[in-house]
Amino acid sequence: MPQRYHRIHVIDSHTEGEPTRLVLNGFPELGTASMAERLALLRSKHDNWRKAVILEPRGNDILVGALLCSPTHSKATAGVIFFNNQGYLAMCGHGTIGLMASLHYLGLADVGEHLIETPVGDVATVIHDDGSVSIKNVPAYRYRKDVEVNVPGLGLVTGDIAWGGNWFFLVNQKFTDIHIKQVKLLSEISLAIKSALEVSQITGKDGQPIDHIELFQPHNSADSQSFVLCPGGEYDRSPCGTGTSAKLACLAADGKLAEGEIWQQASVIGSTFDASYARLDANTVIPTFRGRAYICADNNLLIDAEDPFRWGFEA
Ligand code: PYC
Repeated sequence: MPQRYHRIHVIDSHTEGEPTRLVLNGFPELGTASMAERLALLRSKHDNWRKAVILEPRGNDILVGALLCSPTHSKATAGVIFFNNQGYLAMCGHGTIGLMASLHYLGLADVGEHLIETPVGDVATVIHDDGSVSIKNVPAYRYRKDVEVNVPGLGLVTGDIAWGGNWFFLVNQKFTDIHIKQVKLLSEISLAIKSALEVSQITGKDGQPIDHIELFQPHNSADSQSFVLCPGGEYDRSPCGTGTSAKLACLAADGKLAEGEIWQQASVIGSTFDASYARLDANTVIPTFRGRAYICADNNLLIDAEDPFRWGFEA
């Protein structure tokens, strides 16, 4: 291969419909600090590598990237940094399921328990015999209940603000059916809510931006169906692991779901996660969710030094 090509080995998977691109190598060396510090370094010094694998022409707006990192502790199997078309994610549930399925496919993780380090804390994962993966997530909590925001075109919208590894605004109000045929309208509604939160300076704890919007409706077989808008403006095809965690925190806070009880969360395309929680303290839960990822590609991305679009372009 001519020297002007740089090779990046990736495994593409989808978790209940939502894609993950795991980067195995080919990124600049980020050292041995914590995942949060390595994320900060990647963001500040090497962001063009994120763009090269996630943006067009090699990627697309739906993809979530996961950079495989060496762990800081010997008890952990791996570390991971998640990113998307817009920037970086603190944690990603479907992406962690995709990571574990990919490591299993590569022979790097056996069926059983594996600790994974993320920028917001360690998560305990289990690769099950049937190929599904459970993630015991970072602690989740509801920050504020029944927050009202005036949304142009929608009026007063009420929702809860919760942390599930990312910040969510969870809305139970019905605007339109949560259905795959309605994703354009659902995206517009959710984007309008997100903008209104920004304009009204409604944030997560310590002023952190609420970058995920979650709409809910009852479902005929699952406990609930959701539509989740992700930070880059795309919607999650899976039930969203961190979003399901935020939902569990709200259900626990409202006394609507008992500790250990299974909550089945359906996505907008009808795929599901089975989830439950253990109580940590009066306001905090440890969520666990389980789903399945499938490997779609084992691929080498090439970055051609002569390619004017080698670092991607914003669509
Ligand atoms: O599964 O946590 C998740 C997630 C976040 C953004 C897309 N998926």
